[in-house]
Amino acid sequence: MKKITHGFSRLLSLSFALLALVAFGGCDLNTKMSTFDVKGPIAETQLDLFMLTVWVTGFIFLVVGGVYVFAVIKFREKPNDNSPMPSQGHGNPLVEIGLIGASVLLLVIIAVPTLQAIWYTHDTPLNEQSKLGNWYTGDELSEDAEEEVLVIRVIGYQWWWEFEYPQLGINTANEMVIPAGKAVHLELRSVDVIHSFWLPRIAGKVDLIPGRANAMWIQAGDNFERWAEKTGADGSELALQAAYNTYLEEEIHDYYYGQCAEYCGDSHARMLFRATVVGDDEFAEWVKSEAEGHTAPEGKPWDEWYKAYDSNPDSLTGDLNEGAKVFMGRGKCIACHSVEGNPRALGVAGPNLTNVGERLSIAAGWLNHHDEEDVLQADKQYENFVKWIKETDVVKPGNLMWKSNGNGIGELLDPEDPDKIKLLTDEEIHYLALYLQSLK
Ligand code: HEC
Ligand SMILES: [Cu+2]
Repeated sequence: MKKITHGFSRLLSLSFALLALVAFGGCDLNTKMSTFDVKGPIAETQLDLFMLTVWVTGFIFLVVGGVYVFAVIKFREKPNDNSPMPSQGHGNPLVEIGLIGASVLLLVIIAVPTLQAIWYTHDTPLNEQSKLGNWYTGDELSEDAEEEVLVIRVIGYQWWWEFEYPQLGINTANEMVIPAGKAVHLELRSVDVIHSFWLPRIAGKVDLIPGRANAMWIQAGDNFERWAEKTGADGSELALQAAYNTYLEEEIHDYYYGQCAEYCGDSHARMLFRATVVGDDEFAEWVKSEAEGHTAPEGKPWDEWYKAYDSNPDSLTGDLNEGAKVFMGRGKCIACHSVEGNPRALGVAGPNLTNVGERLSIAAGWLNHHDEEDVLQADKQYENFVKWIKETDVVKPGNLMWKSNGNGIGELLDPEDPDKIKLLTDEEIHYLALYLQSLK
């Protein structure tokens, strides 16, 4: 009997070890959402704090576990052991006070850096490099904005993200663009339920709470001083600056993945977002293109286009015009979506679609159309647009683009009568997808 239990427990521990091996063998610490492969001061501070806690608690585990194992082995019952029961003590002031002292010491070792990190990550630093006036190369800023860091208002919706840049007068969704090496202040709000902003390699997490504005700051990559201090590089000012720029370009400019980190309903798991980190000039170009928005197909001014559309829509021909006509008309897309430049596309219930054709993902980061090098794949993008318009509810269950009764996008003249449901046809969806692709 004894032998059997012994064999069984051996088997059990062996299989646990194997299972752990298999489980952790799958861990890749350098994924797109790794909190171990950090880029920037906040995520770094958070990682340092985490590692300190791991070391301290690991130490406690080893000491307590060691004493336990020692006691179990040393004082186990041996065969033919007739020694009397050891004397039963009750409390030992020295041991007790010592343990309390040791615990307090360990807690202080964790608490001091924790408080420092909380203060550090709480207040957005206003350093010279981060002031908009000192790096933003785009159009004129207001005088106030010149002295501030870039502000992005992040607004959570079920199940997507709005990113508003109040100082620059632009608005986008699901893919934010930020400058490398600069502090950025985030104002976090929600229109419905609680969400949480988490961009693992750069910073996180802070909740977005309805009726309240939370704040945090993020920064992709170090600023010049921190970088110089860390690398200990020296040389002429010019050479250093060049080396710093190379560091930003090679290590920081990238496409980062984020995720809502607070359960918020049906499609919470599909509420992702992305951040593209770029250089100053590229950022200014991006802002300009967002602010300009789009003309009607073939570069036609919108008032001319709408005149034709209102009087004789058939005069507007070609793939993009067909797509635009569905977008403004039967698809009712403009009821919920805005496109900068288009005077009638002013909807606010859904993501702003200015330059949606440039984004590498849609449906809040859930449908991707880029390759390993983060280069846009046009055919995949087309497929994703078609899939999204055709079956938004399959892609993201419960999402608010889905019309009543699960009947899809189109005109619901009478949901009870199948003859009167005029869903968008495959042809209309094809043109819509082409039109969306042209928004860039
Ligand atoms: C009732 C409002 C509503 C209507 C009408 C609507 N949408 Fe949407 N749309 C949304 C919402 C809400 C989302 C965000 C869904 C999500 O990710 O959870 C969305 C997302 C999208 C996206 C993905 C954007 C991104 O960056 O992730 C595209 C593209 C889109 N809609 C296109 C269209 C087109 C084309 C039409 C017209 C056929 C249309 N929408 C009609 C509300 C609407
Ligand atoms: Cu969520």
